[in-house]
Amino acid sequence: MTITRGSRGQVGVAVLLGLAGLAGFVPVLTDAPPESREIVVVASGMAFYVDGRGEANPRIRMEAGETIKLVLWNKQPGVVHDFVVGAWQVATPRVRSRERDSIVFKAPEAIGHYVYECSPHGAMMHGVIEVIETQ
Ligand SMILES: [Cu+2]
Repeated sequence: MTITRGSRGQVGVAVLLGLAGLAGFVPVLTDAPPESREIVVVASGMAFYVDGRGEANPRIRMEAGETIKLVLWNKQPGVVHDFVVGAWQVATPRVRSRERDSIVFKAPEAIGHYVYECSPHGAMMHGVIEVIETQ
């Protein structure tokens, strides 16, 4: 299990950084360092929208090794959503309507395509994260 939160974080993250390259998991951090890039994903109408606009369930690009603070903002009345990258074992908590939560993690060094989804509504709410070479 690679999700590390709260006061256990320091030891947990150090272990995870060592294991990340072997296991294919990505480190989950307890705080957002200054260099992290914030991506706000709005859940609305049973779809995800980056910054709350544009196309539904868009391709999201991240640079290899980039530190990301992913904010999930649930703007849909009456429905709970989360944002999960199963291959990385990265997941926000389930976020209630009108609330938001976030998770901080490092994108993997391996470029490629990874599926994101909402775990309760994966059939409708899913898309691709493209990890690209560092620019
Ligand atoms: Cu959902």
